[in-house]
Amino acid sequence: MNSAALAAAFAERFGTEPDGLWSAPGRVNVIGEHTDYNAGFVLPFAIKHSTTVAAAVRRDRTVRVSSTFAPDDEPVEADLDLLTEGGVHGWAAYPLGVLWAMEQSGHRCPGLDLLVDSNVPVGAGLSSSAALECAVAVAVTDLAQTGMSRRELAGIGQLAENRMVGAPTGIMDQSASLLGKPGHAVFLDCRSGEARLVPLDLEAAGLELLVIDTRVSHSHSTGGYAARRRSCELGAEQMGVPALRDLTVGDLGRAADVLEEETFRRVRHVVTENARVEAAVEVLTGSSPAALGPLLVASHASMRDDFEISCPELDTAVEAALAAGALGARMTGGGFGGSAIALARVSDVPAIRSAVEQAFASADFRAPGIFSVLPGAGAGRAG
Ligand code: GAF
Repeated sequence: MNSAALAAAFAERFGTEPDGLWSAPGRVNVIGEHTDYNAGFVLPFAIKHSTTVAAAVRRDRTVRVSSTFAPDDEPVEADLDLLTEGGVHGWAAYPLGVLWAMEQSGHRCPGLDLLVDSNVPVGAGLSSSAALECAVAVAVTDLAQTGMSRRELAGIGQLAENRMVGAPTGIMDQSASLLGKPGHAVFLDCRSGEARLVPLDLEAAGLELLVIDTRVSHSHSTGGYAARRRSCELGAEQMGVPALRDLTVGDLGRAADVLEEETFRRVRHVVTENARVEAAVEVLTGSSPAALGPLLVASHASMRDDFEISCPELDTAVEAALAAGALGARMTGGGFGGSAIALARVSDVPAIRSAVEQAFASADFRAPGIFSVLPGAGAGRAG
């Protein structure tokens, strides 16, 4: 819904005008999957799909959160002094988790009324969770004038997700949502927190980046994501390094000797993926984004075979897109469902779309959602 409609819906829901509107985008990750919590590298960008919150400060310590998706539901209400880790369930855990995390980090929050609206598809691997966390985080930091940096706000979103929602995710999604800039991808070193904007002008290169939403919904609070994280931590421990970031491709021979077979493959994915991110940044600084293709293909194979986080729908999307002329394609995000991306020349897009749709129909999968994305702006005030 547009800003005026959201402000009007807020007034109807809470009987008062909002103090303002704040938006934060979802993201796609160009490359660098499951590397963030291994202190490694990622290269996501913010997309135009976003979550917007209308917010008004209250005089007490009560928070009420409501969403445009459930206009008839009573707002979820909480007392800021009584919020506890893991104590909120359902979607309200994200906004209330952000307030809890801010207070945990020493920033006193005001009581608030919040109305949430979003067009980031949920469960599609495009970071609807981070978009919600970051929209609330920028709203609160503006309203309470906490003076927190974007990097600190990303940490707040992650803390909310890890400790209130219970999903052991890394820092990539919040960073993309907060640091994104039109025409650029965000190259983030997840150990130092240093971020560099890397030009990614798809239009000038005659390219499109397609998102293929498999409509297989996934959640990072369930077992697969946490199990992969544990394997990585075990691999690092057995290799005697603080994090898998500290291993290079040259260490893989020793890793094969030291680690049990499955852990070795998990480690090999992370180590080679970090190298692919660095190679992708070099490609983007030196030549056309078209040259990313082979890196995307190798990344998908690594996630399918070594990290084992793909699924038949994601593999079908990638294979059909490549067979129809995509320059590269891979699953994006945490895996076990969600979306794939395909990089293609603009002239090849219609053929790729119909090839993917046909492949899904022949396999009896739900029809995928296919749309193109461009790097957009990060979170900020929206009205
Ligand atoms: C999810 C997580 F939220 C990120 O932190 C990241 O680990 C990603 O999966 C995989 O790269 O989006």
